[in-house]
Amino acid sequence: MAAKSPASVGRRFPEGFYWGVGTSSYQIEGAWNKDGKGMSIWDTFAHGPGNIKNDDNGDVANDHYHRYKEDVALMKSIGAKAYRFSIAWPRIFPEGTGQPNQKGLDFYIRLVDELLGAGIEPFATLYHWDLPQTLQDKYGGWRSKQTAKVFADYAGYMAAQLGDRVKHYFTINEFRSFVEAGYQVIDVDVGGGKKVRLGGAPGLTISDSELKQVRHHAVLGHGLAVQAIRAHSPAGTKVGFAENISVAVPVIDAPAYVKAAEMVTRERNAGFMTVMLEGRYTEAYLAEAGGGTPKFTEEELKTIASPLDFVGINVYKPRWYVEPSDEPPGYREIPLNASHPKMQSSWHVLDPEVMYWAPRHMQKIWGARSIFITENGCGASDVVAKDGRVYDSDRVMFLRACLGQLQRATSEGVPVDGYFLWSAQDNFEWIDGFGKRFGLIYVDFDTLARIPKLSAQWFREASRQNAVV
Ligand code: PNW
Repeated sequence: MAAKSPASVGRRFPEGFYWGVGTSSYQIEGAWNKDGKGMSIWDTFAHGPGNIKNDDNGDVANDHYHRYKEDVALMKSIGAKAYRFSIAWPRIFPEGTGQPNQKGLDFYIRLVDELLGAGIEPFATLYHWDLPQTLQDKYGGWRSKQTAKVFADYAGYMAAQLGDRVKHYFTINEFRSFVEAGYQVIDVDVGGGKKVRLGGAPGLTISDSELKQVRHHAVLGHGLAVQAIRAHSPAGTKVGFAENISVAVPVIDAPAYVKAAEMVTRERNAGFMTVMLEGRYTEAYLAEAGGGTPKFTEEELKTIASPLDFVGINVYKPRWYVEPSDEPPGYREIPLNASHPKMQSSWHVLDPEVMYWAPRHMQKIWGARSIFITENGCGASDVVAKDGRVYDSDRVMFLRACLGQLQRATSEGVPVDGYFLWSAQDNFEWIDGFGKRFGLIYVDFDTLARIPKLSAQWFREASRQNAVV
């Protein structure tokens, strides 16, 4: 295997490109009430009967809290050079604020030391949806500005504690997902006018205008956290967000269509990415019928748009196909056809080209100079074959196609510095429970045995060659 395959010639990524894998705390750690951890809103939500498929929950999950050494060794063996994990806020501050819990902090120090020992660069996400339950009870979670403020306190504390070891932080994962699905429900268009419904903790249904206020508090929390991390970490520490970008794909790769796709992408990410990168809400967003206007100050907008070292985007699927139009607003969104191909998850419309357009839009619309793909991957109906292996051919197809498009972007000068495959291992897939497997490593949820899949073999070789293979 030492020779380079002919396919990789001309299909290489830039020198120093990070080949990473990702997970999040609630989805893999388990140990939900161990060592002084407080309750999170996902503990509460998953314990509620009927909220999760098969009434699964993350009480044990992958038991990563106890098996992190084995998991780090496995990541190393499949060629991961970077690892994006999240910190469970209620492990550190069981009540959200106040006295830190040393035992919770010690877990992340052990994990990071294990990673560094294995030559894997740690990238920490501070919020991947497991809000301390106390903050939900006391303040209504992100309905209150208070939550944004205490999030920044926690972020600053973590940066101070891990600053000697962790150089890259993501503030918040997928604003869109936890706000829209947690405080209302998301209806995702999957073609032919069909929609699938997504929900999550805290499982509320609030008005459209209050939803805008929740979004505002979430991006404010991000901005305050950026400032707190800068204030408490050594020079050279880098920070950004990890957002689930809604990507518009031009029907035709021609200038007018590309321009239209950029306009849609900017407008349709107005409540999150656009305000974080521009420090203002678009006029259309503020004027949106029935949606009300968030209350905000100029000072807050400045905080929200605090300068970042990089942007992180989670890229799974196209959201719209777009063509230009002579009528305002200058573009037309094209409905997805009923027969549009999909991957396994109900929401997962397939078009690998989003992996080209998403980072390219980031560069073109907002001038991004350092981009990470913070998630990309797919669910698949993986099973262990008689010979003990897991043949996830569809995931290999998906990854090769997506990374081919990402390589096309980097070869055109789009500044993508790394890629984190979602996920390192099969894990608790939110309301789908353990029924949807996204891992490079198969997990038997009865025995907790781990088995690298065919796709892990693919990933290891791609990482080794730094190329599409
Ligand atoms: C992300 N969509 O969620 C999350 O960040 C992960 O925790 C999750 O396990 C992973 O992707 C796979 O689902 C998403 O509707 C939820 O497009 C919904 C969508 C995309 C990502």
